[in-house]
Amino acid sequence: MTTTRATATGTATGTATHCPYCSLQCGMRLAPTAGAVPVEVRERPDFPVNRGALCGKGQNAAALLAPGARLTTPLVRDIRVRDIRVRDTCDSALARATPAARGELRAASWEEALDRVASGFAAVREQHGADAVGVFGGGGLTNEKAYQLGKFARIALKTATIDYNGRFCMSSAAAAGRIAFGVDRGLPFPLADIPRTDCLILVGANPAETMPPALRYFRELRENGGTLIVVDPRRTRTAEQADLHLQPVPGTDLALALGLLHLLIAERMVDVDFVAERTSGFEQARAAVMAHWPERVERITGVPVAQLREAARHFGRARTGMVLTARGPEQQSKGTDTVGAWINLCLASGKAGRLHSGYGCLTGQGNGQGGREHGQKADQLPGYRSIEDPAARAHVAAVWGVDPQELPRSGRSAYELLDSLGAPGPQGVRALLVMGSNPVVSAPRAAQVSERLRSLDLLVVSDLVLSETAQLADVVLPSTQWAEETGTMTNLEGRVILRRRATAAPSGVRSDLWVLKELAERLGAKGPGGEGGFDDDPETVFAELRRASAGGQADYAGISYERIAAEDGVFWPCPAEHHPGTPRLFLDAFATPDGRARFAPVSHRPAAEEPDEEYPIHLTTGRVLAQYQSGAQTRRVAELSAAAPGPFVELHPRLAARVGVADGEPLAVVSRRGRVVAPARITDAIRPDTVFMPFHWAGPGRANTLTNPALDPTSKMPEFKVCAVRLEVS
Ligand SMILES: Nc1nc2c(c(=O)[nH]1)N[C@H]1C(S)=C(S)[C@@H](COP(=O)(O)OP(=O)(O)OC[C@H]3O[C@@H](n4cnc5c(=O)[nH]c(N)nc54)[C@H](O)[C@@H]3O)O[C@H]1N2
Ligand SMILES: Nc1nc2c(c(=O)[nH]1)N[C@H]1C(S)=C(S)[C@@H](COP(=O)(O)OP(=O)(O)OC[C@H]3O[C@@H](n4cnc5c(=O)[nH]c(N)nc54)[C@H](O)[C@@H]3O)O[C@H]1N2
Ligand code: SF4
Ligand SMILES: [Mo]
Repeated sequence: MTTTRATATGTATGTATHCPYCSLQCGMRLAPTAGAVPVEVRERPDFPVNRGALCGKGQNAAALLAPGARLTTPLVRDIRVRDIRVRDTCDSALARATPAARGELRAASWEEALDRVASGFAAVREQHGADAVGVFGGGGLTNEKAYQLGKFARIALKTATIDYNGRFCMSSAAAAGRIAFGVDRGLPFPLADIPRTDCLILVGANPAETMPPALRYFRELRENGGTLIVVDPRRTRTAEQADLHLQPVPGTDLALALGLLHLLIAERMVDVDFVAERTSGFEQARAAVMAHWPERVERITGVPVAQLREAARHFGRARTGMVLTARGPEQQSKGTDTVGAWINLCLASGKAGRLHSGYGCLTGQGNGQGGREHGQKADQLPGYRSIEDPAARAHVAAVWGVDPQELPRSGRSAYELLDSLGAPGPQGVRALLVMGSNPVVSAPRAAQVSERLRSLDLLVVSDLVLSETAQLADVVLPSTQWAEETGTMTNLEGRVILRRRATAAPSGVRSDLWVLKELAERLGAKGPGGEGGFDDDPETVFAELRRASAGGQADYAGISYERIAAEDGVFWPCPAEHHPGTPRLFLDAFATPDGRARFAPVSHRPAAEEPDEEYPIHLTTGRVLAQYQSGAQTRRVAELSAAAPGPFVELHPRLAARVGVADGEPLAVVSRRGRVVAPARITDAIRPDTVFMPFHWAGPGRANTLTNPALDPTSKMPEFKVCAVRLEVS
């Protein structure tokens, strides 16, 4: 791998870089050590977002760099995964056979592994067509990797079949933001604006566990006299810090937001001048909320009318205000409409497009923002361009040195892609490259997704560790990690930051960029260097990304590694080198064609699966502090595993008494998709009609065995946050 200029920026106290995990992208320094773990994490107080503070995941991030903790060689299987089970049942001598003959993964050279992948993809393409080879990316990949992966799919594989795990993350907020404002950027302002607003409503977000260093901003808001309102079915550690906690039934946020707007209108708190000057569509939205009077909203949401009034008055009367959503209201089959309703509340009260006011989404993965801008999304080309837009196709095709006609069209969304794996006929995807995701644990209706993955002709997984998905692969490619490679990430504020290489990778490991270059060459795409090629030097790839994004919504043309280093990151859009970047969006106009924000004419509808006699309880899912996502990384870190060793079912004492389960006893949770068992954790912090499970674990306690893959019609986000279950003492 080529060393970049920025990589050389080490100092006496270590290399300035960022955490490998969440979208806060906390600044940290990495100092070399003499031990098996080659660097140690140090504070970096000069980085403004976290000012030196790190959560336990960041503090322990270096543990996975040790050779013993991760993959260090490619792995291949001599018998395809899809054939193993057949042999299992009919070959009684199998148990005595060698691991290779049993179809287990064995170490291989890079040559062998890459040849297997390229020839396997080519064979599937030959037999079933280009769209039968799929790509599944991740929001943890750097901008350079996400860009190169999208380009690899479109011009090396020539497939339309590419999507990524960000579809499971904030796609509903992205869709609603684009509809309302004309552009989607998680936060339209820096985090540092939060303490300056008068009233903030935090909807279905638990930053105390998911972004601890950001809690400071909410604390400062209250110290400055502002009001914090938290909407969550659980009294989380975040909710405990709020002035007002609304505790709705899962899946009812849409009714709640409409009810608040109803009260705003009824109590004459609408900012009529703002509505007239800067928005469109108010009358339709107003007509839709008329049916959401407070008593009806109380019946749907379980939030008492008095609390609804209190929240509406705080927000309506405040001079400035913000609404921030995270996965609670977004991961619903009506997530786009729900976020639209919360945006309506901001628009009606004049709390958008003004200093210290606005709607924002707390993105989740390290590059949740950038990962959705540069082309690993099914419908998208770099710079947040639409793949169906002829001008966008022409621009990107010119950068890639191909004919616009050659670019595939829009493909299918993440769950639809996973659900089509191995299916017969022209819709079936027969081979898949997974880079940066572990869907065996994190996808909805996960048992079915695992079966689909097993039915592929060829499953290729690039990962740092042998994740549950990698365990099903025919070929596993060991990737370098954050501290071993350079690249940019875009944090939840739209701030493009630079991760720097701080240490060498073990000798058997290669970067994802190198893998894509090697595969592209084997597949007959152009070689490295120059337009249309696949380079493995991140700074060279970033230079091409800048050109590809130029003129698009997410315009990175003026951002360089040098500038990022000198300026604590640069906010997009940044169309030219002399442009200062854009920390705050929409102050002058929204990004819609007429410059006005659009109200969403939305009405409440129930969740795809409501409780009934057979499945009387709501299940919702989410996160705990010490584990990250599918747990592939954090479950392998001793300190984190000790802090959060396994799954659990959170339930209210009254529900526990009804079911007859004591704290710590195994409890079975059953949905229409499957059954899991995990210890009961009894707490009065949760609604008595709801149970909560974290989704970080595989095996018998895997929450996603239960979840419902009902999709939002616009964003195609699965309904992770609500389904119906019954409880059984097992
Ligand atoms: N420790 C840790 N931190 C992380 C991650 C991690 O895995 N672990 N992942 C990162 C990523 S990718 C993401 S996306 C973010 C997610 O960050 P958050 O969105 O803060 O995390 P979640 O726990 O998924 O959901 C937040 C809250 O939504 C509530 N909730 C559940 N159902 C509903 C509902 O119907 N309505 C409302 N209003 N609330 C509901 C849950 O009780 C939960 O407290 O965290 C990032 N940070
Ligand atoms: N029930 C339920 N399910 C959920 C959610 C929920 O709230 N409830 N949340 C959803 C959300 S918001 C998200 S974001 C998804 C996330 O779910 P996943 O997509 O499974 O996310 P991770 O566990 O982060 O998986 C990333 C994988 O890529 C590897 N990896 C990390 N960096 C790199 C890299 O640079 N290159 C390569 N090749 N590999 C890398 C890691 O080791 C890991 O195995 O889960 C979703 N699933
Ligand atoms: S809050 Fe997020 S970025 Fe910061 S240290 Fe923790 S996991 Fe890393
Ligand atoms: Mo996420």
